[in-house]
Amino acid sequence: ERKCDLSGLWRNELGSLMEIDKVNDAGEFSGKYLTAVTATSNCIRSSPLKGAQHDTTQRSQPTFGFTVNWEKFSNSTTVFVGQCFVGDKGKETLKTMWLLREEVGSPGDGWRATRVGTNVFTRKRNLEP
Ligand code: B9F
Repeated sequence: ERKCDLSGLWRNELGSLMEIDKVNDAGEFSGKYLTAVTATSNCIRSSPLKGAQHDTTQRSQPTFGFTVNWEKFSNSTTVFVGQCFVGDKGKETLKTMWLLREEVGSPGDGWRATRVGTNVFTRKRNLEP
């Protein structure tokens, strides 16, 4: 059956794009995240991502996690965890949940520092050979 590999270009239901480079033998990967939404009026630029996925020789629908560093925006960070599913006709979807940590000035402001949500990604295209 078709196995889910995270390499390639993906888009979520918000219209955000992420491009993931070739996953290495240890399951580690890196790429770029281009968010379609921001909570501020900063212009949108791509931010680096790094993560790890389970071995696809053992698992056809692997779980994974990755971190996006919003370096161009501020010192905020989003982590995603999810699983890749292969549906009918080999259509791949990534079901994820995310936590977004905003930088705050002191521990007392921590109560408002974290946002949570879900995103579903579908494949736009494979990696160029
Ligand atoms: O809006 C975020 C942000 C960081 C510092 C100023 C603005 C950056 C973009 C986050 C995008 C999120 C969504 N996009 C997506 O595809 S990541 C999870 C969602 N999925 C406002 C002030 C501090 C934090 C937020 Fe900021």
